[in-house]
Amino acid sequence: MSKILITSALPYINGVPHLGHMIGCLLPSDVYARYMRMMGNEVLYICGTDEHGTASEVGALKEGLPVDKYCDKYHAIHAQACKDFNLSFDYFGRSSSPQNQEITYHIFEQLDKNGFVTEKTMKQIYSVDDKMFLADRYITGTCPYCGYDKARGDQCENCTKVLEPTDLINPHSTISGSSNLEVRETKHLFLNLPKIEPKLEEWLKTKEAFWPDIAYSIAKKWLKEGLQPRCITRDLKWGFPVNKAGYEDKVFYVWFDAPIGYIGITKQWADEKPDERSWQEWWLNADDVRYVEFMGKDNVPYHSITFPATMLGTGENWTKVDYLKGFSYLTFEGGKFSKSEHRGIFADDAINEFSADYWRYWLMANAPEASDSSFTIENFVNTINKDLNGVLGNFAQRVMKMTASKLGETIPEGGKLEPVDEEMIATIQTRVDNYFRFLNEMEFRKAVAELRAIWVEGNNYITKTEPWTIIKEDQTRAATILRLCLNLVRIYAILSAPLLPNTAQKIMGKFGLGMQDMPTLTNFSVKEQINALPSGHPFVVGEALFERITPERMIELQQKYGGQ
Ligand code: B3M
Ligand code: ZN
Repeated sequence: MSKILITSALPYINGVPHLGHMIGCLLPSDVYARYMRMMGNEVLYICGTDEHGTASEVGALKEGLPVDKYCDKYHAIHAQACKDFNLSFDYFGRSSSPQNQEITYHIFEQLDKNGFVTEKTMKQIYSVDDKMFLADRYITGTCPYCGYDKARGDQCENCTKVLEPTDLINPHSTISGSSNLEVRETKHLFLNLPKIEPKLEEWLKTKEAFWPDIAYSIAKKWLKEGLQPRCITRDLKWGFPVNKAGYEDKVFYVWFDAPIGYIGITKQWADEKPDERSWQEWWLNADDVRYVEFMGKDNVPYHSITFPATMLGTGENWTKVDYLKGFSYLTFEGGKFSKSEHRGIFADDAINEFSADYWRYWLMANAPEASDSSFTIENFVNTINKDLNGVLGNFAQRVMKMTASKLGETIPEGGKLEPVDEEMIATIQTRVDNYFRFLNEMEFRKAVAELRAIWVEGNNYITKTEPWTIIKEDQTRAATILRLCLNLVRIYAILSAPLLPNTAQKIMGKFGLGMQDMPTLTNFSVKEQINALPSGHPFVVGEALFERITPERMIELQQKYGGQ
């Protein structure tokens, strides 16, 4: 048994979560956490909302709410979405929590004490009417290169040129529209990354053999290009006020306190469970902990460079990432998800249409691992009908119905195994070993494909052995086949549990069992498990595991969510 700490990148609080957010790191981290628990490990699985920054201030302004109330509202929406999708966090906390403030302050003090914080005065755009300094992307104007009139101060969306706000023609505040802008001097604190670089490089070297290419190459590229000091403070109201004399009216930059939020949220969790192990046992001098992070690929630099550098600069022995899993993006019918343009399926709508496992299955089977994936309603419908209904659902229902009608609603006795049975057991064992290997390696698409292949083996076996024909001449042989098949159904519940927790529970329920009756997956032996349900054990056929999605329903969904 190992101690495994798992974090999923903290979703920005503003905006309602959609399928892209779900697959972008939340769902894969859940599948991994569930699998690791079933493997008998001690898992701590942490996530929460990333609440600070201009985006929250602007969002609150738009809704006419104080920022803290705005964050309360959206935190609840995110928490609900995570619950609906059955994400099994040990704690879903908040980057704005007092616990995170305390740890952020401590880490900053250590960095400052160790000489890794520097001051610099810089020029920034101040909006007189908004009474605030504007982040570059909150300044809009005409692009000097292509003439696009909605170019942002950091980049022109039209011609992709990287801009400075001062490049824009007719610049104005995106927030209020006011063009009453001034360039003002302001003093900020910087994390002196070049000074931490030697330590960081040394640490990073130890990761080369273990990190996936995508993460290691991004980190290497940053180092090669040379690290720059990073500004860690902002002229905003919403955030943790900087705990240093002369900076009281500024707050920490959202990307400074957000990753520290993993630790802060762990402390939230620990504070609510005084009898549990403390947060330090996971984060400080916790050399027995293996730490795995999940995130979108654009977050990789922050997690492979800035966050580890921050922790190294404290001179304390903080847990740093051992394995970093990055994801590409999910598009919706070839375009972007957009709430305002009513494009895409958002978490609340998704759950109103189908239960979580339908989405979990499609998303994990098509996870944007190597490159972007495209969600289309047509593909979703086909996949659900073919794989969940046609393969898993069909096998379970067929086997149970057939046994119930011919032999009654208990596991039949039957006789000894024949070569075709042994062969099936061996084939499934090989596939199970592959499935676990892929899950260990976090190759999720391959893992799901292998799981599906395991379900298919059941159908192959029953087609080959034809118990419905055999029963006419040899009832004992038919009973043997059906006994094996019914046990396979239970095995499928166990193997599918990390991916399809509700379905797994439903299947176990048909045998009068619960999740607590599942064995650990360590040394999982199909030969052994296929005898787990003894003859005489009752079952109930009950309703089908999945609903078939009709062509009419597909069209309805396409019309509703802009999928055409
Ligand atoms: N909120 C970015 C994102 O959701 C950011 C991640 C923070 S992880 C500490 O893509
Ligand atoms: Zn342009």
